[in-house]
Amino acid sequence: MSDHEERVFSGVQPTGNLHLGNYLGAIKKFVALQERHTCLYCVVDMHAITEWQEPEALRRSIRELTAAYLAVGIDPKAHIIFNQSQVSCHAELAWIFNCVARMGWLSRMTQFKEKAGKHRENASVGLFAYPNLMAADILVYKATHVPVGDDQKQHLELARDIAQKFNTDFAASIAARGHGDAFFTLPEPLITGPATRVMSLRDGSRKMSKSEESDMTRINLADDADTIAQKIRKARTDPEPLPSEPAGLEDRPEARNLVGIYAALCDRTVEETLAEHGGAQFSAFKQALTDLMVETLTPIGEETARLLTDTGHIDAVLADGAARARTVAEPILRQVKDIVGFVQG
Ligand code: AQP
Repeated sequence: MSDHEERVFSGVQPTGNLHLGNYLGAIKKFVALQERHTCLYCVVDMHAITEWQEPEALRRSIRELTAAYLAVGIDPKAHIIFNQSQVSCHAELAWIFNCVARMGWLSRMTQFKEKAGKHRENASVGLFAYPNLMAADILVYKATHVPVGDDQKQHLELARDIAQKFNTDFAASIAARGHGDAFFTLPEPLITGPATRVMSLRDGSRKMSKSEESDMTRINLADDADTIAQKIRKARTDPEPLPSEPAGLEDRPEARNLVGIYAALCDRTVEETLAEHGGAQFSAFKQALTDLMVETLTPIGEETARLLTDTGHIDAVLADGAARARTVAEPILRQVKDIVGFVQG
């Protein structure tokens, strides 16, 4: 990897219940991007512990997510798959960013407000500082593109603000060390397509989420065909048939969600999907959606389960990925420390 190429970085938390939102919003795009970019895909275990995780469950989830990355078709030889905690550069740069980012910026993060709820005083410091670590994840590789779901947009904007402020705070030192007028380029979020925010199957105003109590609100990548069929059959809809144009989905959040999911699963636009299914009753459309979902997701679930029978192989993929990630991150972190004024051996 050279220092100036386009580079993709993204991560998913190993917190169990990998779901259709994670797949369509992020992981499916990871696969497509590897055709034309150099990619680093991270299992962000340090983010996971911003909320308490049972240690054995965390270990299992790290391996499950790694197996899912492999099962969807990410090539661990051409690209880098690793877990965050094995590359300490993330934590080191995050500390420097803790000293660059402002309390006020972090206080405005909606994800912190939602997760901390009314009990802010009891939230971990890590949950508050989470976006600084996310900025470090991206910038420690000087990644240029970050595929994420729509819920991560605000964190990406913060990562750009941190990069910008670092460039400004240390402008003289950056120039004196021959890096020109900016050390970090601002990373571009990649938030595109018809399913950037997959909603709950039971409430079109809520995001599909791992932590939602009812399993009927989401499709897990590990669900079997019968479970998928049952969840789609019971998904909330309205009594009207499908419209033939996107404008007809306004004020119909559940219908819009199912059409978006269908379109994203078969790489079509919402317009194309409605051109084909406009006028259909939900009973027929749900059957088509179930068939498509089963066809797409069950091979991934089965391959993930197969890979998990050999945890030695999974751990070796992570160790190899971490070693290669360090070779990219360490020189960049060294330059950052030099810019900041740390004395290094
Ligand atoms: N519903 C969603 N639609 C589209 N994309 C989504 N992502 C998450 N939910 C949706 C995207 O998946 C990637 C990894 O997510 P994560 O595990 O790092 O974070 P998360 O947002 O905490 O996942 P959950 O399910 O929403 O967890 P909880 O319930 O804990 O809040 C990211 O790119 C994210 O945008």
